[in-house]
Amino acid sequence: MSERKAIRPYHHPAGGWGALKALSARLIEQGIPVKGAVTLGCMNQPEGFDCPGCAWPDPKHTSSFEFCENGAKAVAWETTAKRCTPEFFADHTVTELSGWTDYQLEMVGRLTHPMAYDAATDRYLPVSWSKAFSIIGRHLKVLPDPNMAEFYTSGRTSNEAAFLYQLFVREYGTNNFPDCSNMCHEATSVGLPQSIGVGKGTVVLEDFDKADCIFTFGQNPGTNSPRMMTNLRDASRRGASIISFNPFRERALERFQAPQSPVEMATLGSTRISSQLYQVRVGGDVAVIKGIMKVLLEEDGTARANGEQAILDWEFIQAHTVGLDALAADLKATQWCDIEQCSGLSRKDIEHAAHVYMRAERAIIVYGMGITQHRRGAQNVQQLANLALLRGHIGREGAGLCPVRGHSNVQGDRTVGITEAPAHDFLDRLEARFGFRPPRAHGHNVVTALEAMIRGEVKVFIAMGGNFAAAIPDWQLTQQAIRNLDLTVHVSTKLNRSHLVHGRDALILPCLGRTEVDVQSSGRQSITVEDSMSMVHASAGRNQPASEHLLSEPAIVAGMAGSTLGQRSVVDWAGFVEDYDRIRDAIEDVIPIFQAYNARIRVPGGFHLNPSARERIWATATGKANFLVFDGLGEDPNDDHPETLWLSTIRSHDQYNTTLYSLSDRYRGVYGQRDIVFLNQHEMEKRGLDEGDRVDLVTVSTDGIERRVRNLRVVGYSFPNGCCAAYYPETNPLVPLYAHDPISYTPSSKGVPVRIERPAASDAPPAAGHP
Ligand SMILES: Nc1nc2c(c(=O)[nH]1)N[C@H]1C(S)=C(S)[C@@H](COP(=O)(O)OP(=O)(O)OC[C@H]3O[C@@H](n4cnc5c(=O)[nH]c(N)nc54)[C@H](O)[C@@H]3O)O[C@H]1N2
Ligand SMILES: Nc1nc2c(c(=O)[nH]1)N[C@H]1C(S)=C(S)[C@@H](COP(=O)(O)OP(=O)(O)OC[C@H]3O[C@@H](n4cnc5c(=O)[nH]c(N)nc54)[C@H](O)[C@@H]3O)O[C@H]1N2
Ligand SMILES: [Mo]
Repeated sequence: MSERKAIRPYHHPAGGWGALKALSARLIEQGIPVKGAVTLGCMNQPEGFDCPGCAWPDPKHTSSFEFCENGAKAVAWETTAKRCTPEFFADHTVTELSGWTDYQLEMVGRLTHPMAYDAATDRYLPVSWSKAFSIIGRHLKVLPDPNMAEFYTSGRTSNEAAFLYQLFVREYGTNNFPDCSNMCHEATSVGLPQSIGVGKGTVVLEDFDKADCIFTFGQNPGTNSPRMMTNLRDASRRGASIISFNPFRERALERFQAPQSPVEMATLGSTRISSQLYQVRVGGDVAVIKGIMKVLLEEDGTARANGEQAILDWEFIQAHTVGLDALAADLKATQWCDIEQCSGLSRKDIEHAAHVYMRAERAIIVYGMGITQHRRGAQNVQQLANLALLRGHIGREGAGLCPVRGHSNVQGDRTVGITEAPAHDFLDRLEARFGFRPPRAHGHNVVTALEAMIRGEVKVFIAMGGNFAAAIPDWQLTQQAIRNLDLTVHVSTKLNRSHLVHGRDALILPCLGRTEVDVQSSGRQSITVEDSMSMVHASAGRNQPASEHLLSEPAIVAGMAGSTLGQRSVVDWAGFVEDYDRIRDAIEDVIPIFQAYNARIRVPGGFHLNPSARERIWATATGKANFLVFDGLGEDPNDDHPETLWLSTIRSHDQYNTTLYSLSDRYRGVYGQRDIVFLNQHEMEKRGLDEGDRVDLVTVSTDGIERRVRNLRVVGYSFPNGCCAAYYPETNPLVPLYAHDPISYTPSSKGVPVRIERPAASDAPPAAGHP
């Protein structure tokens, strides 16, 4: 599939006919025009499967066909007719495959057999499941310390598989749980509890029907959570104000044509989404938020002095919060000139946004990776919480904080125990239920796991899904560290880069996907997931498995546990795999919020794990919601240099994280290419660059190591001064491992200081890992 290279501005609204056309091309490409369409009919239905795309909730999972182009692409990608078989592996050495692009690797199709790396032939060879499990057991049993193994999870894993996984790993003896969320919404999971006592959002879908204002920061719903567009569209049509802050004028934040609306489709009509879209500088959000809060405080002072109605919700502030004085002092000391310089926006714009916010009775604050993936991401999140608290927008209908999670079950995995820093009461209940003593010492997250690998302290890496080697920062250092491991294991559905960046021994274990029937000895099984708004519901696939040799993720965990722990295990692994109801009963025993788990998931739509902050119960150290101060305005502190540009590494419309569906990015008008850097005219002129020139990006590193991605094509674009953008994962080599949030350890993928250099020679090789 190669679209011709072009840069051609996209003037249509997001969604609509463009989305339908793009989807049918993807279905045909996967060889499944009919099966794909039938499968899609079962998605997000009461008896069907949960969309494996994003974590945006569905209206009670009871709706009729909810169309979403990118959810449909995720399904097409899983239900593809293509297969990655032992014959394929026999035909290609790992060295040869390493030269393939990420796009070519995943296009081979679904994995069909367990495979083990054979160094003598440099190939993956078929291996039986029992042999594969015994290899894992052998490696894990000889480690002198269980903390020498790392157990990664990617957020597509179900609650059932994730619970068994953490049970196995904790019985084995470690809390080393690097998780995809460490690179994603960890800033939310760690930052929000300090503010409001819970690391999750506080809104439900119905709140979107009641809000009269919605602020979005650093989130691209038209691409990454397209079902959210229905909610934004409805809000806009009701007259709610939508104010967006994004360095890009993302098409879907401007206009949207709803594929569900026969009228809009037939008349080629569309709906305006954002009433204002402000092109904030990369890393400039905290300046914006502080500016808005500064206006609120000043106008509140004036209003009250004049005997008018207060702007702040004083009743709420007095009853429910602490720390406003310190916040007010910080805002007072923050100068408008600094706010303007840092945000790239004028005082007038920020005042306008503040006035919209002030007038709203009910406001929702939505945010994504543009907020979390900074060196002070957790503190960014806390400033958004401050903004909500000032007007009492938490625990009120139609109002609240809405972090938009990524993977479809990334939130659920955390809820059932995938964390390197487990709470004591969780471990106590695990011990009481199962009768072994789980380790208490905190384990590794993604960053600390990689640091330990680089130091040579890790021997075994096991991944429950995902594409770790491509998703992580600083490839030069980190991929080399992975290659030095004794064993790497990947439970996967498709071939990817992580299978090629492997340890001395390496296994690929193919599993069932979410669209497929999972039959165990007690019959057909369903699994459960939790969406971004804490709704838990069941999901059951209907398609025949891609191969008869696939196992379910719970069965694979049980297999690993059996061969590693053997007789010493106190867990009935086989019993859990026979009937997933038993896993859910165990989850309920250990995590009380899941009471009546099995009964409640049988109700259409599932149930809500109500976050305490929604009830204005604050599980913080102070027992109140805390206003927290962000010192200064720099989200990504570094040795600033006049030449430095702040690089944001972003997703295209046609990728799912490390999976590329095509090389195009339709809404941004980019076709057939990904080796580009978006730069504005001013920054181009400053450097004597023209559209189409080839440049290298070089990180302004503080550790003396050169980090360079070569030969990117300059694309002139409407973008703020002082920053640029390029695609993830190709630019991951530029993100230094040390450049992470010290609180949440989130890598600063949206704030990398870089400089631009002309390539040394015209024949420089293309960017690393690039198609
Ligand atoms: N189709 C599809 N769906 C997905 C995914 C996918 O790759 N493809 N990934 C899933 C996952 S795991 C996640 S976490 C989510 C990610 O979804 P998003 O949170 O939307 O992630 P990104 O696309 O990386 O970046 C979001 C937006 O932030 C803007 N941005 C960049 N830097 C800044 C900044 O400093 N400030 C502000 N205000 N904005 C900034 C970018 O222009 C972009 O519009 O989506 C999930 N859903
Ligand atoms: N520079 C930069 N780096 C980033 C980001 C960024 O914005 N910029 N974003 C970060 C974010 S938000 C995230 S979440 C991570 C994503 O990191 P990961 O979650 O590790 O990566 P994915 O690309 O989502 O993983 C794709 C692979 O998952 C496997 N898979 C798919 N479905 C299933 C399934 O049902 N079961 C199993 N077992 N495997 C399955 C397939 O083999 C596929 O190749 O990347 C992070 N890295
Ligand atoms: Mo994510």
